[in-house]
Amino acid sequence: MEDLIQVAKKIKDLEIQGARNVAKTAIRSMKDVILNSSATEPDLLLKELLQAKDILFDTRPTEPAMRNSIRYVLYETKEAKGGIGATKEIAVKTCDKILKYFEDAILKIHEIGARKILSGMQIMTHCHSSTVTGILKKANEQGKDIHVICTETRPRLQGHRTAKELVEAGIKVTFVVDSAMRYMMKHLEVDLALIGADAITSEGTIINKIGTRLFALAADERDVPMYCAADTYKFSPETSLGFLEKIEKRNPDEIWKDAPAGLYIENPAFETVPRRYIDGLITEVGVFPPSSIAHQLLQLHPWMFDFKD
Ligand code: RUB
Repeated sequence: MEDLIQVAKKIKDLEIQGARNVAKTAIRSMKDVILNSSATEPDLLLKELLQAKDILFDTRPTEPAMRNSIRYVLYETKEAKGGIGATKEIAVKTCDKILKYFEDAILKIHEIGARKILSGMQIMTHCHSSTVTGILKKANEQGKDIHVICTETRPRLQGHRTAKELVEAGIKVTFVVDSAMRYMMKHLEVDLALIGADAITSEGTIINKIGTRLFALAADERDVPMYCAADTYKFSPETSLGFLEKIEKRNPDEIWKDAPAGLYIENPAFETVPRRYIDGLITEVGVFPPSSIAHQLLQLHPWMFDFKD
């Protein structure tokens, strides 16, 4: 459990970032807990996993991909029949299945998403999403001549990562401060707005890095089609019961370290984009209107709706 606590700290301190990356790291850690467990009965193993769940859930509030993955491991472990050996085997297999799911899903999303990109397009993105950069790199590999405009993404500057990754892949990139997003959308005649997501609610609202709503408004003003690329593990099942997905608030120091005493600084990390601004969700099972996502998932991942925590 000591290693998992260290990993949880890295997730909390943003040494490990991005929804997919956070979820995969959490599951690798759960797998280590299972492999190293000295539990002699399934119930004791389950107790350890519940403890691991609490530690990991506490790291980042707006990360359903991590929550769903952990819940799936717990769900399958609870359902396992047999003694501790068989239960451990099921638990490890479930971790491997989830990790493989993420790998397969991302490849499908890259393939599907790249079809939306035509040669000559100017595509604008915000923050860093491995799902989005993968689509852009795939389109580039297919020989499409694209120009990407990406934002700095204050305060943690994830846009640097996007720009660096794409430039290294040989893609033409223009980098702007966040407040230039509307200006660029208009003056460069952007063809496509493409973002990732941390969460998707049952109503098809997207939750992504702060600034994404402004990005959506700017795209809407210019009639630029806006797509969100995200795997289905990012669905927040709690929202189907009326709960609100939490918006992570981060340390004010990220914005202004030596701010004058008495100044109140607000630092929300994410914000919502309602479905009316999103033309389509690019997922591993296809491109869908955001409003249909809950229905799709009832068929695809029924276990997601069976949570009790
Ligand atoms: C990252 C962020 C990304 C999504 C999607 O925020 O908002 O757009 O997580 O990423 P942070 P991916 O840096 O605060 O974690 O497509 O890689 O899952």
